[in-house]
Amino acid sequence: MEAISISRRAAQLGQRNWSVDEILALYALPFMDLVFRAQTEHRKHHAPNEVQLSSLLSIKTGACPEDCAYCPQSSRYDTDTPTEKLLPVQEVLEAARKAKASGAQRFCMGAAWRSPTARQIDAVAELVAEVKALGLETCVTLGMLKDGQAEQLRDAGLDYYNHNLDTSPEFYGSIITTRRYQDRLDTLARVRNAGINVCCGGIVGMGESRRDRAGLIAELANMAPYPESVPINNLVKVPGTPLAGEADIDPFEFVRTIAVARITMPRTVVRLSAGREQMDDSLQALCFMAGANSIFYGDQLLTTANPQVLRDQALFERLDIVPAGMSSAKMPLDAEAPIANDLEYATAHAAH
Ligand code: SAM
Ligand code: DTB
Ligand code: SF4
Repeated sequence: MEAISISRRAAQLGQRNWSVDEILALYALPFMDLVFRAQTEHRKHHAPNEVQLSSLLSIKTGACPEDCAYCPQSSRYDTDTPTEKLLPVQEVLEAARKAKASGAQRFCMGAAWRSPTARQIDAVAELVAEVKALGLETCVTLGMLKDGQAEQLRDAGLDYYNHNLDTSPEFYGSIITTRRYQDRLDTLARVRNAGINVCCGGIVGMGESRRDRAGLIAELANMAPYPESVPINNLVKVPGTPLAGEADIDPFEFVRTIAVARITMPRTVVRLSAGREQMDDSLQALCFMAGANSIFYGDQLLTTANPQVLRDQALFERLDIVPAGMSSAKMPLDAEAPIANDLEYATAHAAH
């Protein structure tokens, strides 16, 4: 019953199915054509100069039994990442208050678990309720969920659950052997069925081929409905992890991936996620041009560095970007005529 209404919702959204070859054809467009098309699509559904801000906190760090080859928190690799138990409520709330004061709209809490126990879910549900009471949107990423756990988190006030597919089904086995792609899809279905917004994306720069990147995007875009939030991470190469020596991906290939995500999932919020610390301002601007409209905001991701808040504020000022929810202009949803929306937006910002 639930599954039927969910795919009906996908149909109502006008969602179509994408083959990997069709997505590869988008990737193969001349760069300027691709970015132009992505920006045009972006303007039909989103305010063109708004970027959503999410802050991230690792509430339980390291000692994870999984073997994700990119991850500094896996117990299998010798990294400098410290191990920490679940943080006390007050410490989490202090970080959430600080995030709110610096302008974040959403607070995301990450735990290095394969799959949380009932007691761990009880503890996180309490955190979710407290963070929500501060007036922030809530998001958690805790690993694989069992039946009933998503509903418990929803009842505590959870808005988003992050669970990434990471890469294509074909490349997945070269990166993670301790859980299957299908396990990830099962957790995503539990989240969707509980009525929580799905945040699901992946990582580029792990040595995958362009076909793998297209395969990841196809998996995401063909979910019915596709995720509300799609984080695109550029691999952060952490010494001690198996992927530490991986070659850098061409930055324009990264921008192409953002553009292809925007075109295939026009209404989603595409997050320019990990890897911004290693990007210069021009590359980030190009990512926004290609349709990215969310970032992680705050000096730290989970265990690695993120650009300083002051640097992000300066970048936004130079680009005339405003944090989502802070603009007086309305989101031009369901727009048929992007140009009219641009005019409406420009008028609302005339004094800017
Ligand atoms: N343990 C949970 C899980 O794997 O679902 C939640 C935390 S996990 C660290 C969340 C996501 O962070 C991963 O799925 C991966 O996409 C991303 N991530 C982890 N290490 C990364 C790295 N070095 N570079 C880029 N993204 C990374
Ligand atoms: C996501 O896609 N990226 C975030 C968040 N979801 C949880 C995590 C990035 C982690 C980068 C490596 C680290 O800081 O440990
Ligand atoms: Fe554990 Fe998540 Fe890191 Fe994988 S990505 S090792 S599941 S914390």
